[in-house]
Amino acid sequence: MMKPALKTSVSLLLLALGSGAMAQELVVKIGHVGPTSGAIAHLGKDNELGARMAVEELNAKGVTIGGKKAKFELLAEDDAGDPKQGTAAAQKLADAKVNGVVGHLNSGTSIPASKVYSDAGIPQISPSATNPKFTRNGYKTTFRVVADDVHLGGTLGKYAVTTLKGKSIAVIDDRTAYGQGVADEFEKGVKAAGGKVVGREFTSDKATDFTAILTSLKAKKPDVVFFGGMDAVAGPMLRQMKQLGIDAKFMGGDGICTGELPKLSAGTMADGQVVCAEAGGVEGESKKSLDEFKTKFKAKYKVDVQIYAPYVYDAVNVMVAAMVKAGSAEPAKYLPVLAKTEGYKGVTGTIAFDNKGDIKNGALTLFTYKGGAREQIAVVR
Ligand code: ABU
Repeated sequence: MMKPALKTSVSLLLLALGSGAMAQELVVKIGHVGPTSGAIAHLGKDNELGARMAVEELNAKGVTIGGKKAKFELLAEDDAGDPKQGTAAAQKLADAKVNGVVGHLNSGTSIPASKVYSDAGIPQISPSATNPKFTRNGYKTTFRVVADDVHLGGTLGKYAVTTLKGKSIAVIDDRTAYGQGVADEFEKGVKAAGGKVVGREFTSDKATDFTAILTSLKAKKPDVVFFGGMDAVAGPMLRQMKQLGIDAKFMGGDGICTGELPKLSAGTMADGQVVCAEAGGVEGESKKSLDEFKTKFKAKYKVDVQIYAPYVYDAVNVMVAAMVKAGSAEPAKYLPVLAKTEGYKGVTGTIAFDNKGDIKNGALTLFTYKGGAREQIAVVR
């Protein structure tokens, strides 16, 4: 039997050791924001799972930052793809003093939110917002790990003319920051390649009936229709094109280039009819890591990657790599290190940022759909 005095000393020692160990743990809060409700909730959830996977793996692996064992916590917010809700979510995360934010998914939410994070000094990496304005406000806290719409729309415009041999090209957009922006860049790309835009119409990101605009465009006999917007609108638009007998190629940016598009079009897309592009991509040997990520994701969450989950996963990891290198998770300390990221090998390729916070040498992957599944055409830079 231990004597009472000795027992007290041992307890005090254990308590001291325990509190010492506690003091050595560093809680790192990572915010994530995307539309996990509404018409593109499937894409918001895809992004959020990418963040969850990164955080769970980091905690399982054990990461030391400045000599302390880091415990990562994910603070996930839903902005429903709405600019006002996006700003409110950003303020909530700033008030919670998160160490960094990965998101938002949409350009229309990421752009206004970037001011909130800049004012709070919190680094933000978007894994999917492609409007060029996102990184052009001069905020030092703003980064993105995908190519922008100048690259995306311009490349698709050129492809419509030079590869698809489109002679009369129609353009529709959903009037969001993303949709209108990518459609404008597509139109510029078509014109620069010597092509002709025969009609331009617009809808909204909540519309379900496109009869009026499609009927107006049908009269102009388009051989290519480009849609700047998301898959939730593109799917029903494809269905209605078929009902109206518009037998044209259908193109779009990354917003339509998802695993869900065949389902959303209710199987009405013909093989090879749709051409779209993801604002990233890897080729050759590097593709192995991306494929492994997708297999691991499916095994863990029982769903396929829609589009940007791997980019979210990389964004969390590149942020944490900067914290480790800086020896601190304090935004002011690791932000300059994050900005200087060079040669970070992620599952989506090599990440380095330019002086605006954009990915250097970003790739695009062109896809079509065959038998209801996405099929890669090419990776272009
Ligand atoms: N890049 C497509 C979806 C997100 C956005 O930019 O709004």
